[in-house]
Amino acid sequence: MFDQPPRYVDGLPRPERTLVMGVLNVTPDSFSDGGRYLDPLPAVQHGLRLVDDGADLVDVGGESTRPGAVRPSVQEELDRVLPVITALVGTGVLVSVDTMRASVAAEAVAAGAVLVNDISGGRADADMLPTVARLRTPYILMHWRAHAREMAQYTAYDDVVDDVITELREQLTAARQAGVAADRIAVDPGIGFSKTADQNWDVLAGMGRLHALGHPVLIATSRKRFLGALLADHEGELRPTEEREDATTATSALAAAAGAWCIRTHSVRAALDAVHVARRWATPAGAGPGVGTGTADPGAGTTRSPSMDRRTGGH
Ligand code: PMM
Repeated sequence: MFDQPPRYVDGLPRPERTLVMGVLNVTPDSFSDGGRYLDPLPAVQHGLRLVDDGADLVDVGGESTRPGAVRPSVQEELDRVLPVITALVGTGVLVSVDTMRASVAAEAVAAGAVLVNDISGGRADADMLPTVARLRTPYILMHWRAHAREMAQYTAYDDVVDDVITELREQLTAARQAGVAADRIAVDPGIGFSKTADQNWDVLAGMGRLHALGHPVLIATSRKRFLGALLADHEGELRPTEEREDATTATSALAAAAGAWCIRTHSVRAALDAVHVARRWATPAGAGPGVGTGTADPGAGTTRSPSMDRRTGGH
């Protein structure tokens, strides 16, 4: 249906390249950075570091989604994310909130978050889609089947790419019916969520087919378990989380080359380098100066992050 994916989500920056979203988990138990940024000060410092590394957005989350994780209360989630969002927004950072709860989304947006990243795609909280419609914020709608405690039980698919597309389409219809504007929605196939390692690879290999949904596509592979499984040692021991960086960067380059609108990652600098490489690789000879250097498209009416301003003119 679409040869090229749409290149923007209304209300967000529109550089002529794949966006990079930095991960900031304000949780005690996320699989990669859990416990490191539970206090607001180190969390904010880390968020600023992500921006310094070139993040277009910082994604602040207060609920771990590692397999088996127990959910925090609404109040706990709010107490974790709001001070960090407020402080980052106060310094001009573009912040997204990673939450499945409508009430948390609403408070985060009131505190200045510009995007709601809902890993449940509207399935976890019946109020989410009407709330996002009311707030008129950009929205990431991820493929999701169940909460972390039981998601590993729901990995039955006929064809994982077809089924993910079908389930995303159902949620897109629900979002539109709730009043969310189409040009404010990006989709995400949910790498690592209710998918085996092989199914994650199938989804990545079939990423081009997701463009048929007609929405920008976000890909988040950063340090995930399927990379640890690919790189397991000869005894089958998974490659440790902190040693999955190079593989993460490889997936970032491939996702950018396959037309990802945004990459969500813990290692912003590496992902941005990968995005620049993929973009330059695809640029025809003699396409002119500035192409592939990360120079931002002025993009009518959009806000720019400090990092994007600083990058204008290239490295
Ligand atoms: N993965 C995690 C958390 N949030 N959001 C989106 N849109 N897509 C994802 O795949 C995703 C996400 C997993 O946990 P992490 O924050 O530790 O990477």
